Amino acid sequence: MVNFAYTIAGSEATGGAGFQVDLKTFQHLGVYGMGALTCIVSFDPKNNWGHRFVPVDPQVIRDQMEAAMSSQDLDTVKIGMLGHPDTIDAVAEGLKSQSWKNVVLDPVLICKGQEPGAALDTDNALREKILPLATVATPNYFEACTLAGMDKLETVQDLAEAAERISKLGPRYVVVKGGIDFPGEEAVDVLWDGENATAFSSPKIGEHRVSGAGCTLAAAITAELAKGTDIHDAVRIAKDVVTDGIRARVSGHTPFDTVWQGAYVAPLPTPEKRGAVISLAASAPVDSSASTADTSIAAVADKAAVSTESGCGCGNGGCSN
Ligand code: PXL
Repeated sequence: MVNFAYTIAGSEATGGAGFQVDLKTFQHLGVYGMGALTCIVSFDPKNNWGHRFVPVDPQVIRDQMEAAMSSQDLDTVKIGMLGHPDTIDAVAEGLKSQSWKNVVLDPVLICKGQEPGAALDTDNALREKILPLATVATPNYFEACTLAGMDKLETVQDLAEAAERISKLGPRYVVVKGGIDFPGEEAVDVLWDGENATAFSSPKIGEHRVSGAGCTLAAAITAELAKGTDIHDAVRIAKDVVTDGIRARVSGHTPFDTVWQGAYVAPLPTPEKRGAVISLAASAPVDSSASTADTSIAAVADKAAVSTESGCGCGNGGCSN
């Protein structure tokens, strides 16, 4: 069975953020990625890698959403950079045209390369028209302060309070990312689930911001929710994807490194989840001891080889290899 995840986000041409990160993360976590482009960001190497920003025509956004939403029964969407009030109107309209199980909003507030006035209109439109439609929001330190109306976040309790305040604006779940701006040695993300706050912590890696960490976290949460993972496990897995991706970060000619989405390796299933080995010999009983016995891959392979009377050991009785 294939699970689908849909992203509505901007292109960032170097592959370090936005749409490109979303699709890479979806693919790496085993979901089929689809998407609508909202804007095109091209960093300018001749101007200190500043943002050149071009919005996509709202009708083209409507067309993209119509195409994707007609082609599959989508229930999980991630929203990244929107960048313009007209874009927000088009996206809000498209989202409201069907029901969704998971709407993950990465509330990208600062859209560099825009006039400050236009940026404020965009932020207000995002808060009024998109945030209420979200089921999960993933603000970073700055976005959390802005949306929660708090000056600074100094403790894990502050992160939790910000998350709870933002959930009152719409989303059932809020993940506040402390990131590099949060004081201390730990990178802490806090999930507010409507009743409790849970902190996910890992040692900070390096002292500099790594591009794409926020996009990767939200995309990984989206991919996991698309597969039916519950929100706590989705956030924990997403945090591991980001931590591994920062550890394996990619350097280039830009003044910042970017997350490598391909670094994460899912842990092997726990013994209970590995299941019992079934003997292929016709009369042999099912080996129900396998879940407590040695179920390492080697041991399971040995058993399969022993119990396969002929053939190559692939386990397919009809195999002629
Ligand atoms: O990381 C935020 C972000 C999201 N989406 C796009 C971006 C950026 C930052 O540059 O360019 C398209």
